Formats: sequence, structure tokens, C-alpha cells
Amino acid sequence: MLDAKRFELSRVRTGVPRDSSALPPIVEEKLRIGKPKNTAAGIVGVQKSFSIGLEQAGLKKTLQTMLSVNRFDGYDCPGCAWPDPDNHRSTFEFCENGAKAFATEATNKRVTPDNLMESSVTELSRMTDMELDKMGRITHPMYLREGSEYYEKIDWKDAIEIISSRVRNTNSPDEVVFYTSGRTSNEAAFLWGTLARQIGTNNLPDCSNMCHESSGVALSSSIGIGKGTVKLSCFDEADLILVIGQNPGTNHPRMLTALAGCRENGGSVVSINPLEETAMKRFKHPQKPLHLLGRGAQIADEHLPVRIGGDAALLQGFAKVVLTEGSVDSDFVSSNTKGFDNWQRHINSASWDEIVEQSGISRESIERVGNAIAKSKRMIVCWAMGLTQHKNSVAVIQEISNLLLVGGHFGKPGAGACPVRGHSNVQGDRTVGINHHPSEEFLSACERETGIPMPRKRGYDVVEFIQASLKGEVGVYMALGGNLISAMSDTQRVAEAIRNIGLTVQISTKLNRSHLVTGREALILPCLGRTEIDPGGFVTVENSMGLVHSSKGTLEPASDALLSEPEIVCRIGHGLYPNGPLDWNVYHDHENTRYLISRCIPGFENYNSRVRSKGGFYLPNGPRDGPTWNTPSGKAQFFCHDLPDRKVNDERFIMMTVRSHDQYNTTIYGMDDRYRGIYNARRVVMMNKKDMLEIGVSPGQEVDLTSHWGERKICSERWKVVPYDIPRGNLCSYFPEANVLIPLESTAEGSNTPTSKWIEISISLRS
Ligand SMILES: Nc1nc2c(c(=O)[nH]1)N[C@H]1C(S)=C(S)[C@@H](COP(=O)(O)OP(=O)(O)OC[C@H]3O[C@@H](n4cnc5c(=O)[nH]c(N)nc54)[C@H](O)[C@@H]3O)O[C@H]1N2
Ligand SMILES: Nc1nc2c(c(=O)[nH]1)N[C@H]1C(S)=C(S)[C@@H](COP(=O)(O)OP(=O)(O)OC[C@H]3O[C@@H](n4cnc5c(=O)[nH]c(N)nc54)[C@H](O)[C@@H]3O)O[C@H]1N2
Ligand SMILES: [Mo]
Repeated sequence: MLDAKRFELSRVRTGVPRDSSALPPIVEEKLRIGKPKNTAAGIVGVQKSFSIGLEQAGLKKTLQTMLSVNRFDGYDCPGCAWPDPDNHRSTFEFCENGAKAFATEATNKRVTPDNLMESSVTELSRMTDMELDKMGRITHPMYLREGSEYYEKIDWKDAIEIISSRVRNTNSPDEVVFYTSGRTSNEAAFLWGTLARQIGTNNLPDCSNMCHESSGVALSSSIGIGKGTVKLSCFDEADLILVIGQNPGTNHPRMLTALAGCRENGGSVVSINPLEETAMKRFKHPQKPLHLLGRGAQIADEHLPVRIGGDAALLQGFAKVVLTEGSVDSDFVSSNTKGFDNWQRHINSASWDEIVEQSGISRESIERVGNAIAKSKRMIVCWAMGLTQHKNSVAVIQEISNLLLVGGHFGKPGAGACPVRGHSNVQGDRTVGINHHPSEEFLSACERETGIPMPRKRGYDVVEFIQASLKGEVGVYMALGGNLISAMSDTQRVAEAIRNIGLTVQISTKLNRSHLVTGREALILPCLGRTEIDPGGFVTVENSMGLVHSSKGTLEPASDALLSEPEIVCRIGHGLYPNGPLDWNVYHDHENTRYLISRCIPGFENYNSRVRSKGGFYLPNGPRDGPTWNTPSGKAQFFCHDLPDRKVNDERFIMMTVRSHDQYNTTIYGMDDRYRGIYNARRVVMMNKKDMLEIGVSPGQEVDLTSHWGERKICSERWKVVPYDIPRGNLCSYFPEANVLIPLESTAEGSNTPTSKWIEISISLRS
């Protein structure tokens, strides 16, 4: 089954206990602290984009890819889920960070079985995350047998056989778990969900459990759909846009064009964030030459430096102003909503003192912005991880929908809710069934169309999966993309959970820590990236605004041995179920999968033809198109929430974990956070200068951080302090390094999302 020489080699090396590290090594970093930048995405952005591409992928591939990214007939940028203009596209619809995402996939470097075999997994795990990624694209399927320290080459057929036999050997379907990361296409995701359910489980944890789950839960119960309700064109029509808990300059750079568009048309933009992120100050459009000459356009009219976790208070403050001003859209409220009277009483009784204390924003500022909200006829509220990764995230997001409902900001252009999604197809994946508690409607349609009996029992989300695995209740774990070890909270506990599993399988493009901290046996199945030519045809994705469109790669695959994600899923499906009822071999062709989806999911009728129309098609969206409300009462619902208890021990800080400008989630591109003026270092903790003075630390000094959760304490050593303009008592560090400090049990109520933006920390100085 395996190449004999390799088998011998691996046997010789077998028997050493694996000791791979789940945490990236602590390396000497020559931290340089500069000034945060005042302008985002100017010429440096474009030059940098090209140089990144050139360095990793060479001139030909760089040009070829940059000319096809986000074009109507090109590939969807794997960078983020921000939409492209519906009707017109410029020559280059990319941004600096999209360029980095492309370059890391199109790199000329390769991880071959030969070079992987040179090091044990333990040795590889001593490399930094950036070094692992920079090793290049994985070229062949590889196998880490039980007891061995070395990956070896395996062919596809044998790999599939190992998976089939291990799945068959489990005692119950609930011992099998399918993780999904949000870059996966609709086609691959639908097949992945179907395969899980054919095995008999809804164990489909996915990256959105750590991301926008809170938005989905909150909005589904408030407005009857777990998605945003605006289109890109709405940004030109809005008179007010609130951007809360989001850093678009780094994470959704193309959104800046839309915000600038709102301002050009006379609208206002308000930023609500503990940090004044660079992009919210000024913006230079990388594709507009005139922009590049001047100082750039101002983005935010007003910045409110809210305390971490102070948004619920702030939003209730705004609501108080709206009610006091009498700016209720009474017609809208009476014909579309329920619960207004209760909510009005609740808000009227909220205390201004508590609102000001929790939010850290003066009553005067809250009233100023509150007045703008009260006057607004077309308001959009955008948010991302700053709101979704808190204990009370679901409540906070419902405060947003309350505020939108009271002003009647649904069902008209220029207004609505805009949770800005992260991974480029995370929204599509959920739409097509990556869901650990799918609806009965969805399951019965799939049952009817596939002939496969669908399980009804709720499956695990990511936290529940880790908990089950710690108890030894998971036999096989398969991941369609992603890097759960590094992306999840409580890194050491997660590693313990993963090591408890019999077989772990990663379908991946690049090497990461999840290939090194594994189950007793592990497989790496390498797949085509989105930029590459796929023999199954084009695939499709859904962006943050519910538009479904095609994505077609143009580059030659990184290796002949790669398969598309859908084909890998089909091969596993066929290996397990060669005799039907579904003929898995048919779905190597993505057209057939789309046909099946169109039969199972409302809104995808005539999928194959509609997705071929220029720019694709919008999925139905009740609050936007009607407004109509798919809630039990048929109306949108106001929700009342008391302000959370935010008392923490006086000596403790609240820490949020964010992305630097040089990373894509757990993929680290470089060591600089240019916009924030932090260079050559990632193991840093940003702190208010007054707090630094009070505890007696100087810039660059190393401290140890300890997180607190009930009796539990987790310590992480050697973090360099960076003075930063952040509210007092608040800290900021980067993930994935800081994930080790987030206790597994610390999750959001209602969505179970790890509280990556609320970690209680004490600091000790190193002697
Ligand atoms: N280049 C690049 N692009 C990306 C990604 C990437 O890693 N790199 N990741 C993608 C993914 S998966 C996602 S989900 C998105 C993430 O996009 P973002 O949500 O922008 O990502 P974060 O870096 O987590 O930034 C969170 C922001 O919220 C603020 N914040 C933290 N706590 C609070 C709070 O309590 N209240 C308020 N009001 N603000 C708070 C932080 O200061 C920070 O500005 O980006 C996507 N796009
Ligand atoms: N502390 C803290 N933790 C967080 C967050 C935070 O803000 N703070 N954010 C959370 C969020 S919002 C998210 S979305 C998660 C992200 O969690 P994940 O989605 O699990 O992590 P990524 O780092 O995006 O996954 C990167 C890996 O995906 C693989 N990959 C890349 N492209 C492809 C492809 O086309 N196909 C396949 N099959 N594989 C591919 C590569 O091997 C790469 O190493 O992290 C979460 N973790
Ligand atoms: Mo995300």
C-alpha cells in the first residue's frame, strides 16, 4: 500500500512519542513601535500588493490572477466576503489584503512528501505559524500512521480506504465530526453536509461558530433571517452608517469605497470602536489616481471610543435619545413589529449613569450621535467581530435590530442590517446546509431529493465538539479547510481534545498547526485552491449581501495530484456508500451538484442558468424585499435586555484579541501591523499609557498575562507592552497567539461563540 522504502523509514522512526506543540514557539522579536497611520489603502497598498504577488508567485501568475479576481468571469477573491459592484467592475477589483490571500495560495513553493519527511511533526511544530505557511502548497496526500512521527506519501485510493474503514469502525454516527472553514464553495459544502448526514450525524461545527453565529442567532429571532438585509448599492443611498466593532481597513478594505461613497453623497459615517482604526480616519482609493495625490477622503464623521463590551449600553443610550426625540416610525412599527411597548418602557427605565459608565462615552456624545440616528431616514448598521465574540453578543445585536426597527430601516433602499461576514463563503456554506441544527424543511427536502434518511438530532458546534472529544467521544474528525487548533479558544485544551481522536483528516491547501497536532492517525488531503483550474467546472459562492455568483480559477494547479474539494468529498462518499442511494460519482461535476441544491433549497430555483447571468443572482430576503418576517408571529420582534454585569476585579483588565494587518486568521503573512504602527512583533499587548504608568511598565517591556475564569487561571508568558490609544482598563492582543488564554467555557449566551473579545486578564511584570 505504501512505498516500501518510505514504509521502512517510517517504521524506523516509529515509537517516539509525539510531542508536537499546539502553541507557536516564543521567538525573539525586535519590536519597533511607530505611529499609527492616518490614511489607509493608498498607493502603498497597491505597490505592496504587487510586490507580495511577485515575490511569492512571479510576474505571470500575479498579472494573470490580478486581472481575473472578482471579474464577472473570474474567481472570487478568497480574502473576504465583501461584495463586488453589481454592474460595473474596474480592471483591478482587489485590495492589498486580497492580494496577500491570492499570493499565499499562488506561491511557487511546495510541501512535497520528500521535504515533509525530513522533519518529524514535533520538529515542524517548533516552527512559527508564518514559517509553516511559507513552506508552500501541499502537493500530495500524506499519512501519519499511529505511533509515527513522520508523514509519508499515500495515494488517494488508500487514503479513502483508511477513512472508510475508520468511519465504519465507530460505534455510532455521533462519533464522526465534520468541520468546515468558510472558504469552501457552495458545491463542496452541500456535499459535505450531505455526507455527514448520510453517515447519520448533524455534527457539522464550522468556523462561523467562532465568527458570526451570534449575528445569525440574534437576527433570526428578531427579523426572521440570520443574514444582512442590505445590498452594496444601499451604501450610496444611506444618510447614516454606523460601523461597530469592525476594522474594515484591514479586514474588508473594499468596504472603504462604499463608505466613501456614502460620504460623497452627503451621508455620515460613525465609527464605534475601542480603537480608532486607521481606515476609519482617512482613505485613499487605490484605483483612483486623483485620490492618491491628495490627503484622501475622510471616512468617519465621528468616532466613539467605546469600552470593550460597552456597546449594549451605548445602543440603549441611542435608543433613549430616539424615543425622547419622538422619532419612532409609528406606521412601520405598528404594521411590522411586536413588543414595542415593552421595549419602550424598558429603554425609558434604563439609567443614564449606567449607560455612561459602561460605555465609557459621555452623555453629550451619545446624545449627539443619538440625534443623528433619530433624524436618519435611511440608516445602515455594520458590525463584525467586535460585537459577535462577547458573552452578551446575541443581546447586543438584538439592540441593533431594535434600533433599526424603531426607525423603520427595513424594506427600503439605503437602510438595514449589515453583519459584515468574514470568510469569503461562510454565508453560502450556512445557506447550503453547514449547520449543526438544520431546519426540518431543509432536512425533509434533502431526504426527498437524495433518498438518504436524514438525522434529526442536533449536532455539535465547535465548543461542544471539543467537549465531546475531551470525554473521548469522537472517533473520526474531518476538516474541510481551516485550522481549528489555532483558531479555537483554549489552545491547550483543544489540543488535548484533538489528540484524543482516532483519525483526524485535514483537506487543505497549506500547512498549518492542525496538521501537526492530530489524532492518533492523521491524513492530509491536498486540494485545489480557488485560483486554480478545476476540472469540475466553476463553483459558486454567496457574498455578505446574499448574492450568489460563480468563481472560476485560471491558474494551473500547484500539483497534478490535487483534487477539487467536491471531488474529495465525493470520493469519500463513494468509498463509504458505493451502492447508493446517491451516486456520488455524478457530483464530480459541479453542475450536477447545483441541480441537486436547486431541488433542495428555496431560492436556488434554476440555479445553473441564473448563476450564469452576469454578476449572479440575489437570494430572497424578507426584510429587504418586503418587508416580510419569517418569525413565529409573522412580525419582527423587539427584544428587551438588561445591561450585563460588567464588574471586574480592580486589578484586572479586559482584553480583546484582533487581527493584525499582516494575517488572514491563523495564516500569518508578515510581522507588521502597519496601520497601528507596530512592527516586527506579534506577541504584543496594547495598553493605555496611563495604565502603563500606574502598573509601572515601560514600552516594549515584557509581562506575563494570566486569564481568569472562576477558579481557573491560564498563564501565558512574555508579552511586550505597546502604549496605545485604547480605553483605560482595556487591552488588545493578536490571535492566534492569545487564544491559549481564552477559557473553553467562556462563550456567548445563545450562540456559544468563544468570547475572543472579552478575556479577564491580570498582568505580572517579569523580573
Ligand atoms: N486581511 C484580512 N481580512 C480578513 C480576515 C483576516 O484575518 N485578515 N479575517 C476574515 C474574517 S474570518 C473575519 S470574521 C473578518 C473579521 O473582521 P473584523 O471584525 O474587523 O476583525 P477583528 O480584527 O477581530 O476586529 C474587530 C474590531 O472590533 C473592535 N472591538 C473589539 N471589541 C470590541 C467591543 O467590545 N466593541 C466594539 N465596538 N468594538 C470592539 C476591535 O478594536 C477591532 O477593530 O475579517 C475577514 N477578513
Ligand atoms: N482569539 C480569536 N480567535 C478567533 C477569532 C478572533 O477574532 N479572535 N476569529 C474567529 C473567526 S472570525 C474565524 S472565521 C475563525 C477561522 O477559523 P478557520 O477558518 O478554521 O481558520 P483559517 O485560519 O481561516 O484557516 C486557514 C487554513 O485553511 C486552509 N485553506 C486555505 N484555503 C483553502 C481552500 O481553498 N480549501 C481548503 N480546503 N483549505 C484551505 C489552509 O490550510 C489554511 O492554513 O477563527 C476564529 N478564532
Ligand atoms: Mo470569521
